Amino acid sequence: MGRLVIVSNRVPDPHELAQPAGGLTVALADALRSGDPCLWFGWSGRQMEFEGDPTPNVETHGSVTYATIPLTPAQHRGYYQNFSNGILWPLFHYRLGLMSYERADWIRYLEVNRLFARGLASLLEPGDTVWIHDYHLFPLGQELRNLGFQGRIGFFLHIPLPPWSLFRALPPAEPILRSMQAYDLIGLQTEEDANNLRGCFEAEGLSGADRVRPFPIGIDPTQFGADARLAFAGKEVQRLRDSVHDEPLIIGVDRLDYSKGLQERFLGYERLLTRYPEHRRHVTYLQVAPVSRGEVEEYRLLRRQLDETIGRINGAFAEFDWTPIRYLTRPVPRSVLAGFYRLADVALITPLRDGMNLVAKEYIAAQDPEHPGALVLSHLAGAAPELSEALLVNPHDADAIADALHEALTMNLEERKRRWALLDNEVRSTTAGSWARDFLTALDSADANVDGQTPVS
Ligand code: ADQ
Repeated sequence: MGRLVIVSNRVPDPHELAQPAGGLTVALADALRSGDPCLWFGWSGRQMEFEGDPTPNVETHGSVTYATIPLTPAQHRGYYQNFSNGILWPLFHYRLGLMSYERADWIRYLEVNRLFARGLASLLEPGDTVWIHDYHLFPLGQELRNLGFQGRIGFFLHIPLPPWSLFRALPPAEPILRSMQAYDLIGLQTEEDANNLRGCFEAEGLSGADRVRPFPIGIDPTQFGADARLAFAGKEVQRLRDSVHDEPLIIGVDRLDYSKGLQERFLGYERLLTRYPEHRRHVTYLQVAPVSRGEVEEYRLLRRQLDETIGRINGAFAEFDWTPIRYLTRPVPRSVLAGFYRLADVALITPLRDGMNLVAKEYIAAQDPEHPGALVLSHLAGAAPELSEALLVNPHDADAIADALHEALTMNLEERKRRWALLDNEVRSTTAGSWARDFLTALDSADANVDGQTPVS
């Protein structure tokens, strides 16, 4: 069998692979521990002016070879900031009103996908299996076919995929869906997302619905559990524990992104303090939300809004010896977070939409089986169908969040253990490793699909 070739927008810095932030990198880093030879291709993270095609920078670390190319500032803006993060991200998270479309950005997006295809084609060998990740690279498979690559190509989408009634609002909906015909297998996070994509294909009169399948992504729960036990004995957890004085701790960990429902979550917590005053001066809510995509206007506005909301809530409820919300916008190493999860009595994870949400699974894996905490989870997260023993809430309903938090904070040990055992079983049944293996096995046995060399336009 040939090599596995992974393609994603960003390729992690091999020196920082031990501490990746962001769901895609975390899942693939866990999956890659198998040790089979692999090439990982993508953007280097650098912006620079260049003429013609840049030569990929190639570095090998262990069994993985990393090949990266830079982008020009104009390509970065049009392809990454505007089309991927300003158009596809909001639309695919059902936020049509936040989408701001310009045809010039679509043209840049295609240009960069072609640049990726040419850069990668120079490194491909016959028999390689190519696995392309995420919404930045929908047309890449088609572009590789146009350059004559005949091997297997699979695609996995890490974010949700909306139904046709929303998808069709994207001006290049048709060429994007048509380009996806080049894939031998298309993986999505949930059955709902898979059905939505099949519906889009059908609406456009395209075939390929039988190549669409759900592959819910997971974590490495054994490793994460070990990390949590280790971190629990560390000085950061000790400091956090001392600071809450044996009172209950709620934790939330998310990239600072409007899809994560942070504003609604803070209002839900405020409602808890209003409607259940017995928790005042006792409970502490720690929200870790490292800034992401700070160069996109929508994210700057969100940050300002959250600062105001937290300031208002803390101003209204704080006592001289108690702060209701602690808020960190700088990254915390994942190894330390694991210990914080183990310490926390409740995890509050309420995205308005999420492809999966790995933090929910990490929280479960980090628990002490004899004293597990409770998980409050949005029913709109991709993880919700698997984690049905969590306290599922509608993230738009502040009263529902308050009720679920109260239930979690007052749940007896027996009920926490019962729910946790079922949740842990789910988290262990689909891991990052089994997700990657299942996808690649299905890709290997999919019917080859090397026809249709039509340019995307
Ligand atoms: P994300 O939107 O990045 O991922 P998520 O699934 O929660 O969301 O993954 C975040 C990862 O980054 C977790 O492993 C978490 O531990 C880590 N992380 C978060 N905050 C951190 C911090 N402060 N410091 C260090 N690490 C931190 C996208 C999709 C998700 C999908 C994943 C994987 O949006 O829906 O679950 O890809 O497919």
